[in-house]
Amino acid sequence: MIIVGKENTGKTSLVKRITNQWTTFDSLLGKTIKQGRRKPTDGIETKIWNVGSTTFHLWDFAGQKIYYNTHQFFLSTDSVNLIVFDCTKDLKENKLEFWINSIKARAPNSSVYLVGTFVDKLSDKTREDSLNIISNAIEGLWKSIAGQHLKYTSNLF
Ligand SMILES: Nc1nc2c(ncn2[C@@H]2O[C@H](COP(=O)(O)OP(=O)(O)OP(=O)(O)O)[C@@H](O)[C@H]2O)c(=O)[nH]1
Ligand SMILES: [Mg+2]
Repeated sequence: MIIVGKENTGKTSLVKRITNQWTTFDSLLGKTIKQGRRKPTDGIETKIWNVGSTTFHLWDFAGQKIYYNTHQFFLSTDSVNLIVFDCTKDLKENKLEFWINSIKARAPNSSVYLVGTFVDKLSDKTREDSLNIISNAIEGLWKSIAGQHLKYTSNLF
């Protein structure tokens, strides 16, 4: 499972959550993010996630631009791809188009899941509307750049 997306979108946090490696230190780091204190991934971090008898190999990529060219070599048709994006920022800022295009080019028939983070930062009153707007924008973007090669299914929850 390949986990990509712009820096600071919460890829490593997602991996820590799903592998039960989330610590108090990680929570504290999240609270200090406004002061710019955090721990960016350096290159790539790999983790194992066992679900019943299935073993997932999670490859958590650094989101900093300097690594973008090397990431392309790891994209493969045999992988499941997660593109992580920050729901409080627009799709352009999240560089979603770049990631969809990269996967389309290197792994045209692989599955792609888009995972929105920072949903807790959306206002309670408008959260549902915001998520619907994001979902529609993603569908539009997907259709315009992925064309016939990738199928889109909305699964908002
Ligand atoms: N409020 C909030 N904070 C989050 C969320 N996801 C991650 N964070 C915080 O955002 C910061 C960045 O998270 P990371 O998981 O390191 O982000 P990343 O995408 O791995 O960043 P790079 O490794 O640089 O690409 C951390 O301080 C997290 O605690 C979220 O859904 N909500
Ligand atoms: Mg990271």
